[in-house]
Amino acid sequence: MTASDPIDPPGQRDAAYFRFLESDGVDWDAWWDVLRGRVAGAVFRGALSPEVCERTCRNFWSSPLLSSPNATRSTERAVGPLLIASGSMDTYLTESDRTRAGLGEICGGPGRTLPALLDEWRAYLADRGVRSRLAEYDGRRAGAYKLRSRADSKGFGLLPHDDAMHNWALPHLRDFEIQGVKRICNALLCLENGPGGELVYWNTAFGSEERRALGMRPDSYGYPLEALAGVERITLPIHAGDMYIFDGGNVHAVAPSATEDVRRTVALWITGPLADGTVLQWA
Ligand SMILES: O=C(O)CCC(=O)C(=O)O
Repeated sequence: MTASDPIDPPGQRDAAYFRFLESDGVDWDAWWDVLRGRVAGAVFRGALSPEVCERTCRNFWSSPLLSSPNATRSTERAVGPLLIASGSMDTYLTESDRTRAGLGEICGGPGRTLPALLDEWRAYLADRGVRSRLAEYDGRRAGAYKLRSRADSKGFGLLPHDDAMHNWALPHLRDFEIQGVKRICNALLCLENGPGGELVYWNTAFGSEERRALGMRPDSYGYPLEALAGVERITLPIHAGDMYIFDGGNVHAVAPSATEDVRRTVALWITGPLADGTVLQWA
């Protein structure tokens, strides 16, 4: 596949593919199955211990890097680069460099932390002869991951969207090597959540044609619910400590939180394989 032929044909995929593999604890074979397109998603319950989640959240909420990236969502807080909203590769890469060490400090420390899990994953790939690295542009490295706290009890935490079309098609990302990956997978670790805030995942992907037919521009965000009426979907509960990955080309959303004061905080990044097999990661 190429940037001009980015995703599997839209439409429903079969039951062998459209499911989440679920396990207590981390299962790198399942993570690999998602990256290879064998199954839509995987979730590992309790991948981070309660102590590591609590420490990471404390570090996040007291971090001098904490920002309010979204003018229309006053409660949203984040640390790390914004790829889609950055508007330019230079802005994105500068923010990636500025926040890299701080993110490592927020998420690091003793125990099985996010950086430790990423080391395990890289070792798993290396054992299989698979190269993996951060995505690069002009010799500069992408951010590895970012942190975001966002919840909404009145509507979706995140509207139904996909992550493939933006990563593949936005003009300011032209020539960024992520546009060559075969599949775009969202990877997340939940650090805190209350009731609600499930991941909702539909068995469909919209390509450029379908987006145009829905009246959307390349930078439009949020599919109308009417376009998803009758489409099979999975509603996946998300709890603190859960690690999950899914094919970000399929439409997905974050369900409303069940109470008003919920903090739904996640670490997140994107990953996908290039045609030569190298697995890229970026935030
Ligand atoms: O927070 C989640 O569970 C999903 C995140 C997501 O869909 C995104 O960041 O695009």
